[in-house]
Amino acid sequence: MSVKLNNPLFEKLGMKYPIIQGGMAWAGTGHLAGAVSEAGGLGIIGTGYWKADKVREEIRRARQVTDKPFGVNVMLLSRHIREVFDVIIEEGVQVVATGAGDPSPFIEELHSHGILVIPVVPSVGLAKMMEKKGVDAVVAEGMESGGHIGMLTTMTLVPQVVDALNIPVIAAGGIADGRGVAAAFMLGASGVQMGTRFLASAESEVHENFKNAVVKAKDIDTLVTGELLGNRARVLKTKMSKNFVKQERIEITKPKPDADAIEELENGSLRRAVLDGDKENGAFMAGQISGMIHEIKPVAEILEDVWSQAEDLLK
Ligand code: TUI
Repeated sequence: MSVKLNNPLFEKLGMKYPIIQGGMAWAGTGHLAGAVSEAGGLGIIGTGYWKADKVREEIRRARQVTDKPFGVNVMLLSRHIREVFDVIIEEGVQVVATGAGDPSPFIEELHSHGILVIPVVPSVGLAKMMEKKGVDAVVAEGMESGGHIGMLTTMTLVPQVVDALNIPVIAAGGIADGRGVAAAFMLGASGVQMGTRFLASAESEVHENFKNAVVKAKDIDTLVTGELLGNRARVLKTKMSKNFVKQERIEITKPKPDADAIEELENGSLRRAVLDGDKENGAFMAGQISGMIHEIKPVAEILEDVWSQAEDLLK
């Protein structure tokens, strides 16, 4: 028996699996996103704090790998989002995902260009607001995820969002195998998003140190930075991230840094992890499920293995 995708959105996008790749800043390159779409999932380019030219370049790199639809994630804390949306529209991207904020001001414009809009939401309140504004689906992301996170777990967030909405809900956070996918479907989700699993893939372009760190990580090897200073983000435990959390307790009394300093801190430390594998100064954003990832596999194999295990369980 094959489980129906039960999601017209995914059928419209010609996907073989109800699996989306999370739009990871720096790590979600055109090459990775293209590979995920080509293999039957939906790849998402993560633009983080990138400027328009870099986004255009990565969109074109995705097109070298696939003719299938893929998405671009716009990180709404960035100051470059207007120019990034312009590039997305000019380049004819079919799906926009958003993270770290409220995309309301852009939804109508994106829809007028035929672009599907799928915001990532950390709460029922924002999910309901997004449905009202006419988005095509939401990703309900639990705090098991890597990177910028909300307060609720996937187990608690997903069924509450499913109950509150009539549009498709895609579950994210802590999913890296077929058991996670089957569990998400049991909670009422009609698709899943995985980030960390694709970080440790053959097509992922993150530094080898980063992939190895995910493979080596145990269950308790992540921590949350920004708990005190804002912008909570889950990263792998390193000397630097442990120290950062300690430093926050001291700096909470100091004036908040300006936007340039915040961008350099967040964008710079992630860039150092992804491009340089810098264990001293890099922020290795990864989810709690890192502890369950033991090998680097090609994207097509990940999708096939995860979905066939999920199908067996869901029968
Ligand atoms: O966006 C993510 N994950 C990210 S973005 C990113 S780049 C960055 N780096 C360092 C610090 C901050 C960002 C790395 N990882 N996931 C989706 C997500 N969205 N998680 C939480 C949210 C969210 C939070 C608040 C979405 C909406 C929201 O709304 C608040 C509002 O503006 O109303």
